[in-house]
Amino acid sequence: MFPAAASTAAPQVDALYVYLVLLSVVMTTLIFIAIGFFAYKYRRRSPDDPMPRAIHGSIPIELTWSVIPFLFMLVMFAWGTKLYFENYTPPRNTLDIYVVGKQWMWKVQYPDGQREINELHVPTGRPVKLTLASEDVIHSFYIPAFRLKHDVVPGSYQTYWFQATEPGRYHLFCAEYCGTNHSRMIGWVDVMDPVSYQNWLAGGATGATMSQLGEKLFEKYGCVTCHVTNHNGPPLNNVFGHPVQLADGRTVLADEPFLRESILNPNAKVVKGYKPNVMPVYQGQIDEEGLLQLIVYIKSLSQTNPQAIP
Ligand code: HEC
Ligand SMILES: [Cu+2]
Repeated sequence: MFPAAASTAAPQVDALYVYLVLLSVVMTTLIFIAIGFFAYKYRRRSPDDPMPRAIHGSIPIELTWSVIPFLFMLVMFAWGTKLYFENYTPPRNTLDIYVVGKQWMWKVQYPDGQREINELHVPTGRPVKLTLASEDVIHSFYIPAFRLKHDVVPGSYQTYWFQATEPGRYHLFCAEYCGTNHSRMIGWVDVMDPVSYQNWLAGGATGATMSQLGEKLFEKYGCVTCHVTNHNGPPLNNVFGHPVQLADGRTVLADEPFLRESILNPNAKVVKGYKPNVMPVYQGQIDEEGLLQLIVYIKSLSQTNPQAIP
């Protein structure tokens, strides 16, 4: 009845699901039994039966049948909320993997420089944080064995974390209709034990890490001129993961979405002490993969590199 369960969240999601199904079955059965019972008991036996006397309700009975089911239903809410927050709050020390959805493929980048299309390699026993971006339309990143499904919305980052438990090969889907070849936007997740994973990583290295690729882009797009050479822009060391004071008096956390916006649309949040309209608008010039590389590079300039919680 259920797909394979290969992540720490899977049994928890399944348990909640079983609760939903059982509760629905129990409630539906009770309601139908009551309908049948009363229809039979109070049926009209002959055409000259007198019409029954009208009654005006009973507060205790009505409270009982409202409050008790309400409490059982409320469990769904509380339980679902708990799981939701657990699944959206990554622990520290995650292994970060970057995924870009694009008509019609999933492009995966690893910090060490490996890149894949429609394949995701992860180790068991270690929390993995995915940062998901879309190059074009809304996709949905779906790994049934992890009970993970998340919309990937263009113009923003979505994050999600999981910890794989069972080595194996599992399906990866796009679960949001995204155009002609949507049904081919599928792939595989390879869950490996930690040793095989290290071997796989060592075998697939391309030479340049994501942060080195990001550093190249940092030079190519002239970022280095203002942010390092002539100090027209703020230094980017120790920006990631720290609070940033803005010119309008607000303070925001420099997480991945903030860096993304600072590059694409610098005037949206201007850093205190600097002028707007100095930094060029890079919207439309750097693709999602390049942006992620730049961000990984800027992250690497932060010594502490604390987890940014979206
Ligand atoms: C012409 C100079 C200039 C160039 C080129 C430039 N920047 Fe900036 N950058 C600025 C200035 C000025 C600010 C501060 C004002 C603001 O927030 O818009 C800034 C702000 C930022 C911030 C926010 C920093 C913080 O402390 O929160 C980031 C991140 C950033 N730039 C990244 C980049 C990247 C990446 C590039 C290259 C793709 C780049 N910049 C190119 C001038 C520049
Ligand atoms: Cu898609």
